[in-house]
Order: sequence, then structure tokens, then C-alpha cells
Amino acid sequence: MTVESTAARSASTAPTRRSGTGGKGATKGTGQGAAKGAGKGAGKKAAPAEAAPAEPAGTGSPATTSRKAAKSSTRTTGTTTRGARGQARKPRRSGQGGPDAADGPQLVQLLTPEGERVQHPDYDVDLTPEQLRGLYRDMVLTRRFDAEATALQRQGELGLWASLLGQEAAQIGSGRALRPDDYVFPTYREHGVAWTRDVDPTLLLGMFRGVNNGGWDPNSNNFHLYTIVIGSQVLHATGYAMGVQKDGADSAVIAYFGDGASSQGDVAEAFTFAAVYNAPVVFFCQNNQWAISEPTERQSRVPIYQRAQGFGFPGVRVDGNDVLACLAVTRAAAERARSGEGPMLIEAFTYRMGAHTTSDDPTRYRSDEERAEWEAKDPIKRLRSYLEREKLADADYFAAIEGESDEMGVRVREAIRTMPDPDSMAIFENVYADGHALVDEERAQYAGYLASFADSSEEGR
Ligand SMILES: Cc1ncc(C[n+]2csc(CCOP(=O)(O)OP(=O)(O)O)c2C)c(N)n1
Ligand SMILES: [Mg+2]
Repeated sequence: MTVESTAARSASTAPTRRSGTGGKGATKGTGQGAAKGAGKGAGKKAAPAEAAPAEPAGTGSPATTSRKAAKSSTRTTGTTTRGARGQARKPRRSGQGGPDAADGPQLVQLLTPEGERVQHPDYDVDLTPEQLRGLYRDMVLTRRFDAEATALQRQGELGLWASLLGQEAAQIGSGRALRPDDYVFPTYREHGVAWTRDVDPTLLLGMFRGVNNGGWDPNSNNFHLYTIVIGSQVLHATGYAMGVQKDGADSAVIAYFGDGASSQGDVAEAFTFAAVYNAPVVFFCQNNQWAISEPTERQSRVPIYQRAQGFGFPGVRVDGNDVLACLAVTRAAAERARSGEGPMLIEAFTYRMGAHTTSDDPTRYRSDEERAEWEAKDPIKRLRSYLEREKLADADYFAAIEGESDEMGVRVREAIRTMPDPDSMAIFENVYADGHALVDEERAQYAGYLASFADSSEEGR
């Protein structure tokens, strides 16, 4: 297996240092380690088929690159469907062309889609049968919670839901790699990571029901509130990691974001600061192939993990549907951050099996065939196959997990129906710690507006 693992190479070459303790040489060492590894890997690879430039990224003139981009964007196959806004669009299959070409970089994988355990030269995990069963339980319960939430939205109990279907391994594997003192900055889809942080799942529903601004105390579980502003939490995480560093603590910080978010300026700025300050942050990009209706090849001309090279820290692509590989790679990255070796980018190559949110209809921009291809790589099925093959779990075990899922379903449905509506004026709380004249004015205006209803109903009597 040809392996793109710049992380492990640079981890072994990069000096251990904290910001301010290493001089120019130390910084150079980290950068060289990363650049050497990534460069070596990149040199070995054929350029991704179709959409990528023939020469390494950055060597072509802008004109050449844009001509090629224009040309490549017409090179799709298949029959025409209607795009999200009704325009004609060619259906696209992931793995064809662009940064995700089938002949592109291989993934760090420890469990094949068929559930066979394979070895990797740089990454491994040694888990007990109980821990392996625990990962299975985590993924099944997370999927069940997600299915319940989707159903609750359809029943009018939630305003919106962003499903994690298909991304369970990326989230559970990375989440279980963390220590309680590590700090997590999620997007809006990290229900599985929340589960690994022991955030009560029913609390995740409040914001989607519109009854609170988040629902949990971030500092109770070191799990920040969900962030809708794409990519902004990556900057928050980096700033937080710089603070951790200044405190002299040895915790890691992890920022979750999507393939679409990787195009945001905030993410580029976060990468720059994290690299320069050698911040203890892990950038965990779930490349689920889509940013609403935009495919990954619209985000990058190179595989996303390779972007780290330009910032001077290592990047690695992991099979995001392989819970063991996600755990192993994230554990290594977090260890690396804690020991002062700086940031690392993990691209978890996965697939959003459901819609972007319950407001989206993916049949308008992607094919059933593409979904079916990814269904064969289902993260839960493959771990189950492994557990069965190795006789690590029997039918009673799987039945017990199903029973637990049903109980969770009941609990979630009960919780949502008994969730209290907020006080109408609560929206003005928690805006400023010490209050603000403008908020006071708005509060007074709104109170008057609400009072006007009381008056009119009085008049109507
Ligand atoms: C700054 C900003 N721009 C645009 C949006 C609208 N928006 C919401 S989700 C999304 C796509 C995000 O895709 P990706 O980062 O791949 O994450 P995924 O939803 O696939 O998990 C966009 C553009 C937003 N919320 N914030
Ligand atoms: Mg995405």
C-alpha cells in the first residue's frame, strides 16, 4: 500500500518545543519535517485524474490554471439532472477526478470495508474487545439518535436538523481519541463527538427546536457550542489553543470543520496562526464530499490534507468510515499537539449519506449510484463484520444494543415534547456580560410590542 502519511514522518523528525522556546532552527525543523514528508508523498503520486493541473499546484500561471479549471469543469460524465437552483447539472460521482480521484492518495486504513483488520506502518490501535464493542455501541446509538432527530423534524418538533448519517466513524473515532481535558470546537453536525464528550444528546436538540442558543455549558464537557458560521470555530479553536499554550497546560484542542469550510478565509488564518505559534490544535476536516450542493472538487485542486504542507505542518488523509483508523490518527495528532509539536491537519475521507439538512433535497444534485457506492463502505457495518468475524460479539450483544437504541428513542421523544419554551424576554440575556444600552433599548421596545397584544385582546372583549 502506498501511504500518504506526512504526519508520522514529520512527527519523528520534528523537535519537541513550545512556542518561544525554540529559535529559528526549531521552527525550520518542524517545517522541514512536514514539507519533506508531504513533498515526498506528493512526488510519488500521479496527479489526480481530470480536474487537477498537470504540474504541481502553484507552478502553473494563473491563466494556465484557470484555463484548465474551465476545461476540467466540463469533463464530467453521465446524464444531466437539475441542480439545486433548477439549472442543468451533470451528475457527479465521488472518486472521479479532482482531489478525490480513485488513483489519488490512499487513505490510512485499519479496517477494510469488508471488516478485515489491516496493518499500517505509521498508525495502529490496540483495543480490548470491550473497547471495540464500545465503539460499535457509540456508533449505533449515535445513528439512532440522529434518526430520531430527523423524524422529530419531520413531525414538526424541530425547526431543522443536520444529520450525521455516514459520518459516525469519523466522529466517534476522533472523539474517543481525546482526553477529558482536551477542548473540542464542533460545527453543527458533530452529534457523535458530543456523545463521546458525555453531552446529554437531548440537549443538542434545543437550538434546532429554537428554544435556546445552544443547550449545554461548554465548560462542563470541554465541548463548545455548535457553530453555524462556517469555519469560524477553527479560529476560535486556534485562539483557545494559543491560550492553552500560554497557560503551560498540556491539553490538545480540536477543531472540526467540513470540506466546504476549508475554503473559508477563517480557516486559512487559523492555519497560519496555528503554524506560526506552534499551537496545540488538531484540525479535523470531515470531507463528506459535499458542501450543500457543491462537490469537493469545487473547494480544492489538491486533496485537502495536502494544504497543510503550504502552512508548514503535517497533513494526513484517513478513511473516515474506519473508526479504528480515525481513532489512531487523531490520537497521534493530539499527542503530537500536547507534546509541543504543533498543529496537524486530518482529512477524514467520508460521505454525508443523508441530506445537508432537513431543508435540503440531495436527489437534485447527486446520483443514487454515488450514495450506493458509499453505502458499501458503511462505518457501522464494517465494524460489525469485524466483531462477528473475530467472535468478539454475539447475537445477544447486538440485540442488547438494539434494545438500548429503542430506549434512547423513547427518551429523546419524551425529552423534546416536554422541553420548556423559553421566556419571551430571554433572547436579550447573555448578549453582553455587563449589559449594553442598545440591548436595553431593544428589550424595552420588544416588551412594549408584546404588551400591545395584551391591550388589543382587552379591547376586543
Ligand atoms: C460564513 C457562512 N457562509 C455560508 C453559510 C451557509 N452554509 C451553511 S452550511 C454550508 C456548507 C458547509 O459545507 P461543509 O463545510 O462541507 O460542511 P458540511 O455541511 O458538509 O458538514 C454553507 C455554505 C454559513 N452558514 N456560514
Ligand atoms: Mg461537507
